[in-house]
Amino acid sequence: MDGVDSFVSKRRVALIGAASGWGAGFRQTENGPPALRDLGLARWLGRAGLVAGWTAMVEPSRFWREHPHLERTHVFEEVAEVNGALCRAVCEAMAAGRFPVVLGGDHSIAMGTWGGVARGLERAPFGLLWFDAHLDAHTVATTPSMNPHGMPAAVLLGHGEPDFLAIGGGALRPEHLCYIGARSFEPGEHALLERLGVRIFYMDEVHRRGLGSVVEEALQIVTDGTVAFGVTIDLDGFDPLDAPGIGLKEPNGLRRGEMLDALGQIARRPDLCALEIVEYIPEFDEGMRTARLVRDLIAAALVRAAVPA
Ligand SMILES: [Mn+2]
Repeated sequence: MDGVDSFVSKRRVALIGAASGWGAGFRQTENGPPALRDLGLARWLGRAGLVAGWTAMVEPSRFWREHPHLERTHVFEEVAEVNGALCRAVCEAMAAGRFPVVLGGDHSIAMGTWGGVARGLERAPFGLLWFDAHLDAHTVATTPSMNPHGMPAAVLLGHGEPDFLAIGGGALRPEHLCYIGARSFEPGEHALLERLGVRIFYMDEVHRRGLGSVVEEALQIVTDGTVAFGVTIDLDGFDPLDAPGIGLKEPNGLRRGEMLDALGQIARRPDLCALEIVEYIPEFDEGMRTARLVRDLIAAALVRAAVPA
C-alpha cells in the first residue's frame, strides 16, 4: 500500500478506551472513548490505511458508577483502579504485538498508559513528548484543585501518591520528557519540573520557532538514550478554535495544520511505541470537528501523508 508504514501496518493498532473523567473537576471526558468508538473511529482509520480495532474499554467499576458524588478522598481510589486496569490493557496489547493508541478520558490516565508502556518495555528507558496547555506535574502538596488529572507527569517522574506511584511511578526519567505548548500552570508544579531539569517548550517558543523546529529538537531529546518514545496529546494543547470538544479552554494554542505536519515527522519511526489522546468531551464538540481531529492525529502520527482532507 502506497504511503503506509509497513512497521505499523504489520503491528495492528490496538484502540484502548479509558472512559473515566474522575480525575478532573468535570466528568464528561468519560464519554469520549465510547463516542469515538460509536462514531466509527476504527473504520475511519481503516480508510487511512491502518488496521485498527478496539481491544479494551476501561471503565470505572459498578461501585463508582453507582456512587457518582463521592467525596474527594475516594476519587483517588477510583483513579488508581482505572489506571491499574488501563496499565494491564496496554501491557496486553504490547505483548500481543499491537501498537497501543489510548483514548481518554481525563489526563490522569497517563499514569496507566505510560506505566503500562514501561512494563511492556520491561523497564528499558523510553522518552515521551507531552503536548499540553498544562504541565500536569502537581503533587498533593502543590495542587490547588486536588484533581488527579493535574498530577500524572509528577507520578511518572516518581513524585506523588503511593497508590498512583504503584502504577506509573518512575516510569520516566526527567531527561527523557519534553513538554510542547505549555501556557497555563502553577508555580509549585513548575518548580518541580525545573528542579528535575525537564525541557519545556512553552507556547511562545512554539510561536517564535514554529512547531516543526520545536518537535525536531524535542525528538532528539526523547530519543537520546532511550529504546523507544511515546506521544501524549492533551486536546487542550490545541487552540480551542481547532478543538472545541474539551473542558478547559486555553486560547492561543497549537493549530491543527501545523500539528498534523509536525506529527508527520514522527510517522514511520520504528521507535514510536504508543500514542495517547485525552480530554475529549463529545457534548462540547462542534460538528464532530474534535472527533475528526483525533482521527487525523492518529493517522498523521502513524501513516505518513495519509491524512484525509
Ligand atoms: Mn493534560
